[in-house]
Amino acid sequence: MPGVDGMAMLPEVIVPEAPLPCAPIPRAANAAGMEYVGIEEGKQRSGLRLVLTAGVPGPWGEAAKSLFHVKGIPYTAVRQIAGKVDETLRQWTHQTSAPVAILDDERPRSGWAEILFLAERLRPEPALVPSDPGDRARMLGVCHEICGEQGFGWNRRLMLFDPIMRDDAEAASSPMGWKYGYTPEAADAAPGRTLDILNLIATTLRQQRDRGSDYLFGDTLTAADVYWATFAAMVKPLPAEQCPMPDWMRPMYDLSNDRSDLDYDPIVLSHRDFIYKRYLSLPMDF
Ligand SMILES: N[C@@H](CCC(=O)N[C@@H](CS)C(=O)NCC(=O)O)C(=O)O
Repeated sequence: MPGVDGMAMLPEVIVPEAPLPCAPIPRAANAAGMEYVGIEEGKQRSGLRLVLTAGVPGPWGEAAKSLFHVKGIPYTAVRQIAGKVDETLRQWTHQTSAPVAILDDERPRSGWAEILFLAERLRPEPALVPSDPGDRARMLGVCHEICGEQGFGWNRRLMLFDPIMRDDAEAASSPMGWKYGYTPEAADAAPGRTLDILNLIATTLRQQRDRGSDYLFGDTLTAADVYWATFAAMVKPLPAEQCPMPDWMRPMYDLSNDRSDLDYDPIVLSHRDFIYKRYLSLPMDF
């Protein structure tokens, strides 16, 4: 994501104010300002800590925040800087990415499904995971297509890395390239996989609408709706008043700016708008 090693290599026309590699990303002028503590302080605290990449509406982080928001679970936000290999974070959480949820002295949870099940355990209502095993398997399958390995976010991230890393071996082998599996071949396959998943989401929403539901699964909010709403930032970010991200970053998140030939059904964005309006917190704060 932005701030990766090699960021300075981005063509000026795309990111005229791109920060230096691993530098904190300055807040956009209209951002409210989320309160973060540093990693060392977060580690000293008890309760629920959520390590987040500061300054960006990173979809995995926004999804984790939104799950806790829907359930009303408080947490301390801990600042991570995109692409930075922080030794204190590594020692504490056994990895260097964000998001990570850490409850007291339990093991750190850095995968989307682990964070979801922690939220379900801490506050079972409203349930975001169906109790029927068949429903649960189907709902989690959709979630995997959105946020899991080779999913929508995974492939959009490869597309975002591509202009930085394709012709720069050093950037491609940076911590971000290594962690998230950048290769030119993976990046070549990413737009097709992205479109396949957009079509899956659109078809599912249309089938649901035919049976009278605005949700991705069943008749109530599930984790799949929260994940889709937050990951749809990588189709098109919400407008600046609602998503105060740095101006230089916005075109990178916008799929039509990146690949205007990838034609997707606008229902994927109407669903995002519905979920944000009804359940999530706006303006976004990161
Ligand atoms: N944990 C996720 C990836 C998380 C991710 O991409 N995080 C974004 C922000 S939401 C980021 O910029 N991470 C910074 C980093 O890894 O240094 C995965 O397993 O795919």
